Amino acid sequence: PQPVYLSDYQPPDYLVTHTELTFDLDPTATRVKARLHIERNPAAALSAPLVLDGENLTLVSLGLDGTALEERDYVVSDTTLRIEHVPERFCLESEVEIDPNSNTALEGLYRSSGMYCTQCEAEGFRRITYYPDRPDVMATFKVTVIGDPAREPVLLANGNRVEQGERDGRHFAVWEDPHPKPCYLFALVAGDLCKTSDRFTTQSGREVALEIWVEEENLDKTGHAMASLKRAMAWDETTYGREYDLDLFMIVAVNDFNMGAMENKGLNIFNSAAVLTHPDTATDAAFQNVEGIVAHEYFHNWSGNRVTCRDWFQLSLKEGFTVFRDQCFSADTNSAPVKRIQDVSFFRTAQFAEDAGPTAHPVRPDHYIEITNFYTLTIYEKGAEVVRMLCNLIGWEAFRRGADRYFERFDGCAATIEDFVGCMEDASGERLDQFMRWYSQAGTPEVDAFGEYDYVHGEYRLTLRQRTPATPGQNEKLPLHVPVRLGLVGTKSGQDLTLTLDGESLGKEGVIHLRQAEQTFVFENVAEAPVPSLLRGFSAPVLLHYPYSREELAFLLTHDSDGFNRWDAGQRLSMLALDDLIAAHRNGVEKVMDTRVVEAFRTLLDGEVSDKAVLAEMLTLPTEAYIAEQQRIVDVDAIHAAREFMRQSLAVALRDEFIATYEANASDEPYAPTPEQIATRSLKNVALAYLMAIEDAKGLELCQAQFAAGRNMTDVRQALTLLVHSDRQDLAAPALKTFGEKWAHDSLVMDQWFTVQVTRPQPDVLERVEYLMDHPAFSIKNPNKVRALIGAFTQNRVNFHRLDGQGYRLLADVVIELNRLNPEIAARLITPLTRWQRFDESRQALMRQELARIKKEPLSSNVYEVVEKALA
Ligand code: HT7
Ligand code: ZN
Repeated sequence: PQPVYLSDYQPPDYLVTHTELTFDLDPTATRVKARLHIERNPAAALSAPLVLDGENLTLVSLGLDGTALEERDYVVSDTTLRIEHVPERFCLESEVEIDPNSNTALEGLYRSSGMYCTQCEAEGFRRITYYPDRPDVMATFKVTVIGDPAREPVLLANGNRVEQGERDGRHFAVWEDPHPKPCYLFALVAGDLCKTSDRFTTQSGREVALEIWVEEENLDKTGHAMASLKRAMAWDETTYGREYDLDLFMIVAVNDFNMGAMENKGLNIFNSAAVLTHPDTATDAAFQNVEGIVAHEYFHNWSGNRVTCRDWFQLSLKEGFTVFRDQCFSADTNSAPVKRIQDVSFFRTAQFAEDAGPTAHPVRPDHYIEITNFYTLTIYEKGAEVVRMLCNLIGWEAFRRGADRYFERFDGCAATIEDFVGCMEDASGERLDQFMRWYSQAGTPEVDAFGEYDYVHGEYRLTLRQRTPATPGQNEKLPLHVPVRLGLVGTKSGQDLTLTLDGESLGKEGVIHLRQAEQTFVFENVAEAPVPSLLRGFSAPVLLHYPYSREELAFLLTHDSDGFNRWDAGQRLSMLALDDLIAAHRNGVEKVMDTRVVEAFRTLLDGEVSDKAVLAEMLTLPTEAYIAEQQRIVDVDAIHAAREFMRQSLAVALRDEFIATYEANASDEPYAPTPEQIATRSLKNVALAYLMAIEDAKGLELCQAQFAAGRNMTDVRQALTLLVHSDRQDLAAPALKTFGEKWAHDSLVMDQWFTVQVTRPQPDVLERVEYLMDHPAFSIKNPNKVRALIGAFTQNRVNFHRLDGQGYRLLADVVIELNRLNPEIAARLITPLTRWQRFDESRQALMRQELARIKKEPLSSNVYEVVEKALA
């Protein structure tokens, strides 16, 4: 497979102004008729041939302006249909046959639990009909769907339904979408579905019908998604002044879906895991996830659909901006500091790892082989961090003006990242040339900071030095514009000191702009020695090094006025102690717990932090994955042993406090996914986890009682997890059995049942994975099952990285099978193997051996691209 380069971008030679499609549905032989109203792009050469994309299509007929074309008039290849000579304006009529049943890749038109559904982003539409499958070709669509009234009583497509009826024992519906859109936003759904309905009145007084379509047994699981949708619609009006633009907004839940959801115009299609919730079946985390994804897809209606991307290199234009929008929405709707803590904690673990691995790429890549491999943490999450920096740099008012300008100027257009940043420049008057490097330069910038206090002159000198390590294909890096939000916390007063820089007062907190490789900032009139609180709120996506002492970190943990940095100080303090424990484990000497960490936790448990959700985060130790990110060569076993030792030491030392915390937060209120209840449950469950770390008698009693009470899935799943991950298999086995039998009918709950079992740290898990792969509830064709069982297993570090290499072998076997069935999922699943450079020599060899074994297969372009980079 050949790469595509951003520098080769050319505008399309032909534009489609209007698209008419007729689908005659059949499980194995669906007929798709297309009437494409096409015009030559004025910029194109008169002699330009018409080249349409098409894959896995059987061409039945082709005509131009009512005249059938002969085979000599066109050339069909595996991926294109080419007509050498066409008029300036014409209607192309085609009919193709496709086979939805055999579509296991889940791109294009496929079947899921008996229904028909589509996934066209990024390049799935070419598996439906011959078309210029690129986002800068935007057309209005009229779609007729013909189906069997018994098998698919519901026929949906984008826009408004304008007609329906019956003919020859079949029935049909006609849908019209008046908004020009690229074909990746096309959607069709047909099946035996039921709906929940509601309404929303926009700020200008328009009535919008809202519908969530699901299988009948899931009707009671749509309430939270509907409420989230209405909150998101209201938020986009008040925050960005954007209202919805059709009379109908539909969401459909499907069981087989490669990602979380898809923002098709007026007809969002969701992975059922990203939309269905019920207190008995979904955890608090799932409720919050659903709220965030519903909002994300809804926000795309403006940032993505009304204004789309010129080409797929600009993917972060819509995804980074929309993630930023959904993060702000969730922060406004829930606990803002906790949202930031969770997002950053995930980002620093997973995106930093991506940046440090062989598939590292910029927020705007300059080439790719397979675009679906680029729906990454860098494009989404780092893209969102870049937009957040931009917003913080120019201030919310200017940012909002810039967003208005962007939505107005590019409405109905396919835009670029320069267009977006240009609007922000116009709105703020700031030059953002250097800032643009964030889009083109891959890798995580590292910032080294050093501070010294000059008692004599009352000055604090802060030196910042930045460097970005080389990434594949990008050795030279230029300095970035890094906004560092900071405070200086007085060691005597415990308060933020006033910041004066170059004679100008910044108040108690300020932002300094690191633009050069090294810069020194001299703060004047600093009355007492401070501890710097740097990069508050994670003001830039960088790795910050500052040689904090443990005393300074303990001080910031209790005195920093920035909630995020208080949490971060706790994480840094735990990390220093964990480093000692890891070293002790490696050297075979006795592990000794740092009492400063114990005392810091005691202070927290004594009521230092009033926000329970923040407190729960502060009591949570860095994950094994995060700790691993801090090591050049990862010692899987030492990390696990050190973290377990720390959890157990804290549990022993603070047993009574954890019991008191548990009891103070146990509640029998009816379940609601409110921020207050979620905070209370998470604090209670963190306390329970510590008690179970030492299998304390009281802890075991509470855990069993929590499982048996079965109040809600958050509590039940936590209790089940803690039992299964303990050494008390006598208690775990019956609990697993009860749970498995009770929920055998609920696919999403069974996914949780799989995950709980394969994330157990004890050494017998690989065999359990193999056993569960034969379980009737598992199917390798269903991406949720693969993620719940295999994906979760690869996150079980001690088991996946078994020294005999069997964990790697199992993953490679699954990847090889999925490479044929669903290349997109296969390519994502390989990720842990691609990180081989970070492990010891024997593991490296075993991981590379499995990559090499995969490479010998006839590979899809998705898997090929990843394996090639991993072995380069
Ligand atoms: N924009 C959507 C992307 C998406 C996708 C991409 C490739 C393959 C399958 C897919 N399903 C959804 C999701 C989003 O960011 O909103
Ligand atoms: Zn998105």
